[in-house]
Amino acid sequence: MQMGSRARMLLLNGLVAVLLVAGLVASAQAAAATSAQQLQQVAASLEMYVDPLPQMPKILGYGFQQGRVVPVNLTIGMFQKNWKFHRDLPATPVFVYGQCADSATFPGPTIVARHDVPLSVTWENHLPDHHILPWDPTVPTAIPKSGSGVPTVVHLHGSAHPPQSDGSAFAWFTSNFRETGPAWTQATYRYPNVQPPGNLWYHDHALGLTRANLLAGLLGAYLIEKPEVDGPMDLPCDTDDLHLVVADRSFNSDGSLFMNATGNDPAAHPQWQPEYFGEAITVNGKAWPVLAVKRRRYRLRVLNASNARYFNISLSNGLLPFHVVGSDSSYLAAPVTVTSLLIAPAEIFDIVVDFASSPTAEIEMINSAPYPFPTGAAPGPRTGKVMKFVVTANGPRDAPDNSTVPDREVPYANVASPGPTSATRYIVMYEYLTPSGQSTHLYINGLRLEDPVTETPRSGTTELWHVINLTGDNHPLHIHLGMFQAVKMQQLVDLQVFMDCMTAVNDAVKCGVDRHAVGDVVPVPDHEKTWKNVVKIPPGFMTTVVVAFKLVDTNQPYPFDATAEPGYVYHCHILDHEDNAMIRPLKLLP
Ligand SMILES: [Cu+2]
Repeated sequence: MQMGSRARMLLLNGLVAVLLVAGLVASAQAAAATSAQQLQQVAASLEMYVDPLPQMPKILGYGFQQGRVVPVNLTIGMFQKNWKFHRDLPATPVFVYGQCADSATFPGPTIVARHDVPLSVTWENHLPDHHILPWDPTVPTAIPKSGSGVPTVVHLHGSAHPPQSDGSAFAWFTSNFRETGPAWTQATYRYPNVQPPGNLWYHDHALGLTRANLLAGLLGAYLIEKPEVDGPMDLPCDTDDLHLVVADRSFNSDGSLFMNATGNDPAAHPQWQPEYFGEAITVNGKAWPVLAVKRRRYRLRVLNASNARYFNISLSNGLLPFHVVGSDSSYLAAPVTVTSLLIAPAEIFDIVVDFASSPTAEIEMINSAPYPFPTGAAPGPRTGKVMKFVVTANGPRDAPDNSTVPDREVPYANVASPGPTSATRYIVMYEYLTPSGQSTHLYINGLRLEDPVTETPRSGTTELWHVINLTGDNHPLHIHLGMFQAVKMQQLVDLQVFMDCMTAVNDAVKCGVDRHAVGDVVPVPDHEKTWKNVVKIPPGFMTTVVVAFKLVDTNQPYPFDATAEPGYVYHCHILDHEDNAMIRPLKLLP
């Protein structure tokens, strides 16, 4: 919130940079609809609940040989193709994953992997020479020397895998690997799938382009099954087990994806804005879809794949509850029943909804999360709606619903207290503003991604991180490789005094954090008490998280070298923040 002298200096540097590179900013859509009012009009012209909710194609991440499960190698490409987001919108260019261009989808195919069966994926870039969306060279960005090609790299979010397969922001590559980033080493990534079963997703992670590449469609769901764990729970399966990938998007009047071509403070960054908020809500690539359901239980794996929008979802104002069985890539210790769910960008909730107990034939999924979260505007009549379920009577040939919501799930999910930890760290979130209050950039610990690594946990250990949020926003913190969970959220008192000191000194201990982290303690919600990949960090609070750099179900170290180059990262998963540049390196030590 405060702008220190360092931020002002950076702002001046930014001005010089703008003069040099303003001409490079892609402005493919400069002529298209740009005013907020026009974007709202396009969204308002779309009739809700007319497109049926699609399910993405599934790709098996393992094979069978003589009745035994065996590893496979997949090749998955990134393609430009046309996608129809709504019945009344023309098909429009997107960047999407698929095994070929014809089968590529927005979001990409769902990859189904098996616990302990390694999967190799060769990710291929078949994208054109130029991006379909504007981007900004004044944030640290992968820029091909030749001036053509779209840099991409794939990160499997929530997965424990070697650093060479992590999708480092510096390991980017363009079409046919014509150009590669400084950390690029291999075309084929290896995912060991050694972790407990749960929901993951894969998405682009290229330096400075993550927000544009995901907005264009480079994302998809991934899950790890483990029949010994999944089977006994008797959760709804097959056609009763669905993915809901929720993402807000704005559309120009010609139906194309909108991303602003002008920054909130063009003097600092000609295109970058602190948060992208779309006027339409898409689920599985359709704006406000509708799903016909039977009077039975369904398992819904809900992923918020938005750049910056939080969702606080409920079913017709809580008429029908959610039975939460998992979050991110983990089951809970036991299901938790709630009537609303707050889902940050990149967060996943695995829920069961029993439509047999629906009091009405039609159920809307609505959203009440302010944007930016938590202090922004309330969603409007359009962004306050997500999708609709229409409950139909069971037919005589429908199989009986023998699914359950189990009493108990997995014992390793919840750490009630931190236990022995090998290191304690302070992680501080800063936002830098111009005198008129425009955001110019955000940093963790006042440092850039390129600055020397400071977080160096020992592989196989557990650490305690005190995450101090000195900005006005809630930030979804994501740690690569490690799984973590909040154990305490405590408000900071005399916040301005603490912020002034931190802005000047950037040292939580010297600024007397123990005197400030003494405010109200907000309980961690029961349905978030498991090993997560994204933890919501509220503003003005110190959130203490336990981070495990080992396998959480067996308490064993990783069966691969997690200490290799190029290491990992941790970052805010609001993509606009991640790109500029709320992201830091994470290097494991032996
Ligand atoms: Cu953030």
